[in-house]
Amino acid sequence: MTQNQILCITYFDQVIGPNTLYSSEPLVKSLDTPDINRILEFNDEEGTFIFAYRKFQTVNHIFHIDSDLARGGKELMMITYMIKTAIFKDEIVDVFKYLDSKAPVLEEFASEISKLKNDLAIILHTKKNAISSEYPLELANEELKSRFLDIFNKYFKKLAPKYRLETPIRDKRLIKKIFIIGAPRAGKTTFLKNIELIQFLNIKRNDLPSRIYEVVIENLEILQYDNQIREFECKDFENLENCVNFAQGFILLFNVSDKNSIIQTKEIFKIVDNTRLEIETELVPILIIGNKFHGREYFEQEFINKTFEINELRELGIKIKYFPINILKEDEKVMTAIRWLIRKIV
Ligand SMILES: Nc1nc2c(ncn2[C@@H]2O[C@H](COP(=O)(O)OP(=O)(O)OP(=O)(O)O)[C@@H](O)[C@H]2O)c(=O)[nH]1
Ligand SMILES: [Mg+2]
Repeated sequence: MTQNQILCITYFDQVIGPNTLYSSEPLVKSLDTPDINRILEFNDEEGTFIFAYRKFQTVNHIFHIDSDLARGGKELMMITYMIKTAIFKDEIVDVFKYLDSKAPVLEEFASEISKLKNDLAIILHTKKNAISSEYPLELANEELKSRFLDIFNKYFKKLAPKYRLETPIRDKRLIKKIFIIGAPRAGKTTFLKNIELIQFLNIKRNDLPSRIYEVVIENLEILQYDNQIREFECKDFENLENCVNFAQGFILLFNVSDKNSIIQTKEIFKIVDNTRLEIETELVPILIIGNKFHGREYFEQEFINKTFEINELRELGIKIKYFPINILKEDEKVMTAIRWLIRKIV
């Protein structure tokens, strides 16, 4: 099976915290697999839920197994099945529906794993070397390992789609992008990471289509500007002209407590906008976010309006809006801002 789908089991280790017991593929950052351990850090309620990440959509089932070794007599565990998705629109709806439909399989899987109880619990409580790259399952004797893997593989098969969910590899440059630009240390990476972890805040399970757009952030990309060599860097495009050409929207991000950060962001944006004028493309929607690092807005809306010439751009018919947000803490506001941008794009 390919990295387009991964099945893994995590558990809460009382010494080192959330840890992967076993996974069909290594969960490594370079593959853009999500940091699912964080789910168990914040959640210990039994149940099945979908969780969206930037590149992977996941269905998760949290459950407990009886254990003589655990405080409270129960181990906290989670099964995660994830599918890589890279597509806007219809396909992603299919993926969500598909994952939703797999909840009963995860529950069955959990109940079989639960039967291993104390045998498995001993492994969970064996002291781990935090930097070891081996899964704790490797600590099990052959008999337990094969019992575990028989169950694991059986359910991995049951979870795998009968038809191909993989999407044809497309020319990356044909995929439209939303570029994040902004001054150094403004919070660009933090912003992107946070929305990767978007949870379905206040969204009902039966409302599938409307939550799709909220998680389709695959197309977000930081357009890094190197102040020293005065050049932009972008993974998929060889130059700024191409970036601007394929841009679907821009997010401008600065530290709203720092005048320098605001002015620098404006200057970077100017370079982008001049490029746009040169190649004569229309300006796409622009979301401006003033990151309230310390919860306060040191520079008011009026200053931002003036600096970015928001009113003038609006008169030219450009969709542009400013949101002051503490991107680290105000998840709801981040979502509102992103929703605004996505609505202007689609
Ligand atoms: N207190 C606070 N710290 C923040 C906030 N946003 C970002 N930071 C911190 O500020 C630092 C810079 O944030 P990054 O997300 O790395 O900024 P960046 O724009 O990606 O920076 P470069 O890539 O270096 O240009 C990090 O240490 C963040 O943890 C915020 O809203 N509040
Ligand atoms: Mg960064």
